[in-house]
Amino acid sequence: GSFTAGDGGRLLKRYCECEQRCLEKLMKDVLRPYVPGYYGVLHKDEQDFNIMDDLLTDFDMPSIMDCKMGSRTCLEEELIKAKECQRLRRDMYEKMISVDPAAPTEEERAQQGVLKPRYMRWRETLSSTATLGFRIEGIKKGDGSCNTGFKKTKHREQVVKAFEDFVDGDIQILKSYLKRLEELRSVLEKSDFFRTHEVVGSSLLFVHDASGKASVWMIDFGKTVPLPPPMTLDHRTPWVEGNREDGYLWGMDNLIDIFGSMLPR
Ligand code: 4IP
Ligand code: MN
Repeated sequence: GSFTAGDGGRLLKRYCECEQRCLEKLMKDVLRPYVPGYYGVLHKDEQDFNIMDDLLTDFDMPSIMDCKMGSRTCLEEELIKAKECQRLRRDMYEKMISVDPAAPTEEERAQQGVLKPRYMRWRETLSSTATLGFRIEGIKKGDGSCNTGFKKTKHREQVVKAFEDFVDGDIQILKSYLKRLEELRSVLEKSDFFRTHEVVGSSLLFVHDASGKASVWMIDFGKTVPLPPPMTLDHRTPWVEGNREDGYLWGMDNLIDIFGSMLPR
């Protein structure tokens, strides 16, 4: 994997310059309480790592959920690159047929490969990314059970089921998550960092444990890139090629609406 355990509540993540730049800026933004603390780069065994807070240290046998945010998972610059080089991805073709053998087109079958944007778009429409602006990537529960089988979790009712299972029907945990999500949304709406970046492939990390502690953080900034000034995004306007909108806040609105609807009235 891309992680190593660090010391004293920190972890080492495989170095990524884009992520480093974001975390450095985030340390000075209003979003700071909603991202892992960042402590610079470590060189070790001929490899580089970003040092950041291990968000799990204050929890006892935590339950963890990763939701990838936004209505799109490919950066615009990746789409442009892909158009130029048209590189066929055998690995993505294999991943595609392992989920749905009928998914590739005649042509893709013949070449045993797919283009990255096509694969990413297929994943987006198979899951809830395209229709809800987020998708569940994985859930690991406090009892040790792990589930990454959410590739076809698309409809609202399926998402609600997965969330219910994740919180084991605990209303207090649900309420804590909802409160944290609402706070985060209002801070996102004020953040200079957020306004001036295309945020793609970033996740919300949900963590709770049996003590009733529950929180949410933004993680994974490997595909979060600055916009050319004075361009800004509202993160809700639907994406059309060139406008660079990512649907992050639209996904947040849907997430908050779903969590809210799960509380007894
Ligand atoms: C993966 O597809 C994820 O979308 C990765 O995003 C993406 O990495 C991979 O692209 C792609 O193959 P599956 O989740 O279906 O396996 P993330 O890193 O956010 O999980 P990128 O490079 O786009 O960040 P490749 O090109 O790295 O394989
Ligand atoms: Mn991720």
